[in-house]
Amino acid sequence: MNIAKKLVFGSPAYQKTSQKGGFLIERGLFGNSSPASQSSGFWCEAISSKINRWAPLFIALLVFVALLLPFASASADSGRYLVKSTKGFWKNAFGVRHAFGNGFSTDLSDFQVRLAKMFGIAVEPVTALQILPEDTIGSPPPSSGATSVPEPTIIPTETPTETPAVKAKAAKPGPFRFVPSDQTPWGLEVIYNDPDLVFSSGGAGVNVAILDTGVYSEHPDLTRRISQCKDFTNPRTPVIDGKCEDKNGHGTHVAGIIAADAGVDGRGIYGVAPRVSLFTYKVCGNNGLCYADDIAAALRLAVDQGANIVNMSFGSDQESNLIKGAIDYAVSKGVLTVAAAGNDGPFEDSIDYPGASQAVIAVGAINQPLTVTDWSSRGINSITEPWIVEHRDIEFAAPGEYVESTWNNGGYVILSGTSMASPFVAGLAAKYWQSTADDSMMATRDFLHSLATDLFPFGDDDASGFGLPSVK
Ligand SMILES: [Ca+2]
Ligand SMILES: [Ca+2]
Ligand SMILES: [Ca+2]
Repeated sequence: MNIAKKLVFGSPAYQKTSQKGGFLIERGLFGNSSPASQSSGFWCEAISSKINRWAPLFIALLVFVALLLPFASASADSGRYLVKSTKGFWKNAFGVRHAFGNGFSTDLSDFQVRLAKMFGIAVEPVTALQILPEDTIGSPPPSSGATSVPEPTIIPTETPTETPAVKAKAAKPGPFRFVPSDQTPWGLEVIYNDPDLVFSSGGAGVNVAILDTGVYSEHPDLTRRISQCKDFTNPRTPVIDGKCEDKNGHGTHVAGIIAADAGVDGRGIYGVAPRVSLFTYKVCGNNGLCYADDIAAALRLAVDQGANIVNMSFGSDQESNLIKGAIDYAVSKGVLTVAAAGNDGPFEDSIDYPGASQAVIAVGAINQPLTVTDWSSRGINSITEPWIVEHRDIEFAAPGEYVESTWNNGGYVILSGTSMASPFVAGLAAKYWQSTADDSMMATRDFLHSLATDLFPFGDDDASGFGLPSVK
């Protein structure tokens, strides 16, 4: 998580915002006299009472500015914080990104953090989470160690095999498009329990929210599936509707595993539930970092917009109270949440949040021989009640190594990670969504348990929980 911290506090975009916040402080303290109070007969009284009220703050602020300005200007540190105050004054001073029950999130400089603390306002850093492709599998080791982003394996474009004579006879050679190396990759065959699978089906009428790096909405295999697209990562605007451009590729890959429908021409790749409607909410930046306040706001909005299932292919060692609150909200509205277990295995209790939460289905990664990978995070199933899902238990394992899916150039890549395993289970939940049950969420979760095949070692183990769920 070192990379995360470095990027959170060193990003130029956030410095910019915090400077704006600094300007707002001044306006808040010195620019609040409204024209009405100035024109009234009590002008002097109003101003003097204002001065009386603000004088101690004003002096203290001057002292602080004098003391801290050299440090503040020398410091490049700024980051995302939760300000634990619901007072309008602090909201005006710092600017509100997302409002929550106990406060609001915003970007603050070190100086602003010290200022808030001086006035007795509790301020805590917002947890940063990371998307979970596994970067040591399926890609060459980084040459300089400077990057941890995996090199995607681009599947080569289809080379025309027809002879010129045959080609000339073709009525109309459709527009250029990439094609996958396999329309029904090994993971899909495993989930469908059918090595001869030629297409997938299901998911009609089910809304699946994907909280990720966005999506390439022009991908021919995804474009008909996307019903909502929102961006929660813009440093200046908390939510932008109709925008979710995926400059990373991760979100497009995850979307394909759940929902790819092979396109109008039927030549593309298939996902698990190719008739679902997707809410693609961009909560992770192009560098793969995702702030907990953006995730919490997106999850709450997805619930309000009618999502049935939410996939979260990201994680952190730390539990975020903001995300926990949003998960509780999802549970209260009957929304099923699914998340990647993490790529920190094979150590016991290496599971990441939010998957580690009891309410969230945590999914580990298996390879083609149906063995859990070393790097897939482990839970504590062996020391909790067997076949009962508890805090920090792994719930399922699903295909997560060498997974072929859609990419943000309109093509396909092969990636590994628990990021890829989670959407297989989210897709299967969509295919088997128990819409007529009293509690659709619990009925679907129970049904997935009933579909699971136990994996080695015998029983509810730390690596795979109930095992591999698949079409029976
Ligand atoms: Ca869990
Ligand atoms: Ca258990
Ligand atoms: Ca087992």
